[in-house]
Amino acid sequence: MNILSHKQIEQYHQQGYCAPVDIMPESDAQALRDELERCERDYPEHIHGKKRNNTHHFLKFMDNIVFHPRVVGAVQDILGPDLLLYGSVLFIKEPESAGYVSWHQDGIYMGLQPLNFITPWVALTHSNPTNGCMSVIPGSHKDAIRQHHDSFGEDNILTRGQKVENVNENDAVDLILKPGQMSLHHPQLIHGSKPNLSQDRRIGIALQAYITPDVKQTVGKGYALHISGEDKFNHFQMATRPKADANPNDIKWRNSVEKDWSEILYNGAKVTREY
Ligand SMILES: O=C(O)CCC(=O)C(=O)O
Repeated sequence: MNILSHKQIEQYHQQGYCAPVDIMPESDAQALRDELERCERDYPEHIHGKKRNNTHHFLKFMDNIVFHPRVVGAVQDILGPDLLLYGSVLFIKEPESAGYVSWHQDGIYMGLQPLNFITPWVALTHSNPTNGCMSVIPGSHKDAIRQHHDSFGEDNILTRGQKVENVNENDAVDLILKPGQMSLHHPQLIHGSKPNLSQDRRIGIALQAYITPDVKQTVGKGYALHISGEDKFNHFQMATRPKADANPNDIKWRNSVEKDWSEILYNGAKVTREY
């Protein structure tokens, strides 16, 4: 697709991330934010602070982002033409809120093998050190998956507060994005984020993750959405795309995906919280 320059592809391979990538004008990102906030008002039982995963199964604007040609094209530039989407997460930090994300590697908790996947994180607002942008440890993807311990921190946005110890924060790089830009990160990249100290929301959409079809779900049931190219493996139960917002069948599907995701994400955990 050639959305990414050679330099950006090189950055991804060498550093484990690539940012910023221009996806859409700021005005389009603002329109998507307006649409997200309308959906939060219209479907409060299906989208709220504790329920922000996999909304692409029942919301049209999320489906549009998932299939956005520049998002998909950028991922294809690295992973090739055959792609499925495993899931999505709305990472929203409310104004002046304590929520943070501990240092972690995504590859530890999704039960996906091999780790042939990439997570685009699309900013609908500015994302900077003041409002708790994502920070990464460049090059950390070249190490194996590190030992994580579950911290279950009250303000930790991750389900079980997965945490890598002994991260040298002096090495961290902040991924500063404008609305309409995205970052891409590797499943072994150590990353995290601090609280939002600003007076506005910080909204990012993690498309978590685009996978190649050879990837398998090794814990529990696997669901995915066909994005592009061929799937010769049929490892996943396939979702259909929403034709309208909040169709009851799509909500039912999303809820069953959530139930199975919860079993995957909490696999072996000592504590679970509302999901
Ligand atoms: O949004 C954040 O602050 C963290 C996001 C994250 O951990 C991820 O997208 O994998």
